[in-house]
Amino acid sequence: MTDQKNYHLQCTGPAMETVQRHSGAQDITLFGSCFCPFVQRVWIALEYLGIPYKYYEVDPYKKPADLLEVSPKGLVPGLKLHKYTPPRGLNESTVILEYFEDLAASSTKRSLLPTDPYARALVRLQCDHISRSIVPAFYRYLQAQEEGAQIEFGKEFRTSIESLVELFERAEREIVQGGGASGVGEQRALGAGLGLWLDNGDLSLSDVMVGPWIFRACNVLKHYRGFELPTGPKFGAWIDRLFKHPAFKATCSTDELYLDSYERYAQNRPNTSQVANAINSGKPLP
Ligand SMILES: N[C@@H](CCC(=O)N[C@@H](CS)C(=O)NCC(=O)O)C(=O)O
Repeated sequence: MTDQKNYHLQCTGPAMETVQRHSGAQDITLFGSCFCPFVQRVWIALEYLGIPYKYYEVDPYKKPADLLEVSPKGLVPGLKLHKYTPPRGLNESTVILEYFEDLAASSTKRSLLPTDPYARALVRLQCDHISRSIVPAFYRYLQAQEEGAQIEFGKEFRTSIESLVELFERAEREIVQGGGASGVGEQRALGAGLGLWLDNGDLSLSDVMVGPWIFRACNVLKHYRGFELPTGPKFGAWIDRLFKHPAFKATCSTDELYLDSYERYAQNRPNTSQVANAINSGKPLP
């Protein structure tokens, strides 16, 4: 085939403007790739938490030596931490998110989590579900070639999103409604850190963890699989708040970049990526 699309190597749209604003040297360099949802996670967190960083675009499929230095499997995201001599590296999006959360606690004082230990645990339950269920279901669905498998994995993906909604509802019920607060101000205080699911909420760790795949469900899965997200006013309002959030928007390229970059997954081309190979062989994601 001659007219196959390939993955992009440069951000477009709002993400490109953000890259331009973050091209100068800083203590932290984020090794990123414009199409990568694992990168987008940590990038949104940097924007939200107000941590200074430099964005550096790499092609993870070419395994450049500077990426391998900070991320042993050659996966993005990777971080280079220049405050150490010699500089140190860090990889794995979920670990990097926790690292940023810890950094912000002693610097910008912003946070993606509630303060109450039980409320924090509920957000982490949401994150656990996203990693174990939503993310692998996304790739199974996108890579499925047979119609029957597409129907089956489309249902699996939808159900895993519905289960996340149940976890959001549980946190709202137990922490906000069960918190005994009468006034709006008190309720808002109880809801702090529980995320954009709440009317007055702000970004949470789980919004950041899942947002990049919800976004790709709306462009990539819609285009290649005809997928439609669940409807309903509360779900729609959550998506609206998420996609309009300044930290989220700042990391988004234009739809075309994602459609082109994910054609390889949608056609399940051989050796598309380590993630795609893991899905095809039924192994855990790298
Ligand atoms: N578990 C890793 C996964 C990261 C990952 O799979 N990144 C992809 C890009 S979206 C990558 O670097 N792929 C390179 C490859 O497959 O060799 C994380 O959460 O950071």
